[in-house]
Parts: sequence; C-alpha cells; structure tokens
Amino acid sequence: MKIHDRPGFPNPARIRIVLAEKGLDAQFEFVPVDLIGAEHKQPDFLAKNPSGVLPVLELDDGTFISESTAITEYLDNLDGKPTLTGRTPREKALIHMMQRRAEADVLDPVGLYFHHATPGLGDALQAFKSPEWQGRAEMGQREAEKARAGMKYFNDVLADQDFLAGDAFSMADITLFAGLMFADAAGLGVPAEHGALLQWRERVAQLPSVKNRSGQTFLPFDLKRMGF
Ligand SMILES: N[C@@H](CCC(=O)N[C@@H](CS)C(=O)NCC(=O)O)C(=O)O
Repeated sequence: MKIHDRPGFPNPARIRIVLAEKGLDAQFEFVPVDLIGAEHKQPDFLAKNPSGVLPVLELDDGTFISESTAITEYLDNLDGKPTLTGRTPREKALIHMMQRRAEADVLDPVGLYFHHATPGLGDALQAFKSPEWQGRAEMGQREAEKARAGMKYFNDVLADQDFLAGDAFSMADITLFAGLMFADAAGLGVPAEHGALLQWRERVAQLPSVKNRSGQTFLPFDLKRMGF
C-alpha cells in the first residue's frame, strides 16, 4: 500500500500520526508529491484525487482513497480493533461530530487564510487557487476570525474533558492538533489565554505517535522568507 503525501504538511501529518498510533508505518510506501511545485494540480495526480490535495492512500488493488477522515477510518479498522474512530454507535457519532467541528472551524479556515491572505506556498501553487479569491485578503481575514472562534470553542470544551470526544484520544484530536500546527505555521498562533487548549496540545504533543514525528509536524518551507 502507498501513501502519496509530503511530510511536514498538516493533513499528511494527520495520517502519519494515525499510522504510528496503529503501528502500521512499515506496511506503507510513502510517495512524495511536490506540493510547492503544484504537482498535485497536474493530470496524473488529479486522476488519483480530483480534489487535488494530499494525502492519498493507494490500496494494492489500485483503489485510491482521499480525505483524511476516510483514510483514517480505513486504517483504524484494518485490524478490526478501532481505537481512533470509535467502537460503539455513541463513540462513533461523538468522534465524527467533534472531528468535523475541528476540521470546519479550525483546520480548514486556517488553510483558507493561509492560501488567500498570505503568499501561501508561492507562485506555482497560487496560480491554481480560485481567481476570484486572489488578493482578497479580507476574505482570508474572515477565515482567520472563524479559526479564532473555533479555538475559543475548543478551549471551552477542553476545560471540562481531557480530549475532544471525551476521555480518549481520537481522530478528532488529531484533526485539531493539525489545525493548531497549521495556525502556528501560518502566523495565527493560539491565544495565550486559551490555557485548556494549550495544555491539551502539550499533552497530545507528548504522545509517542506524535512525539516521534515531531520533526514532521512543522511546515518545511521558510515562512519568514515568504513574507510572514
Ligand atoms: N479535506 C482534505 C484536505 C487536504 C488538504 O487540504 N491538503 C493540503 C496539504 S495539508 C493540500 O494538499 N493543499 C494543497 C492545495 O490546497 O492546493 C483532507 O482531509 O485530506
């Protein structure tokens, strides 16, 4: 099986954490994709994932699976003992709900801010971003506000419980962790007053599946050089 990705980027990091949690790394071949050179917007890659984003899982039978949640569900259920996506209907529903909130209210808005209110990943990739968004920094700023509201929401949640969906680490925590990692790299950061969120992040950062990959959890390009 193969994972098409680029280490260091937030969504690929989600799957690298899942693989480490499940002890599956050795079973996968990692195929690097040149994100900064916009390789993922070319026909060869679009045939694998028409959305033109990373990561993509390639099964041995030639099936391509994209969307980090779908890939996570596949990997988590391979051994018949899901630990990240829930076992009971209640666990599954709570994890799904919180995962979606982490994605919709933090990770995705941070990405939109990054690509539309900053130089993003540079000229080659910006050429593929929605032309009506080009230079519309105020729209990107609105996404930043949305991400900040999402952070406040999760800080409130984590004041009362250890993890996003209750007392166990799950796919929802992985998504939010990636969202905050992206927020740091994009220059948004996490407000210091969100103590519960920051403490949770520190706890997650210490998990073996996350800690062992700390070198891969930050974006690899030089953001300062790109004007941050
Ligand atoms: N919803 C997708 C999002 C994937 C995504 O946005 N990946 C980023 C890398 S972190 C990407 O490929 N960005 C390139 C682009 O937007 O052109 C998922 O869950 O996997």
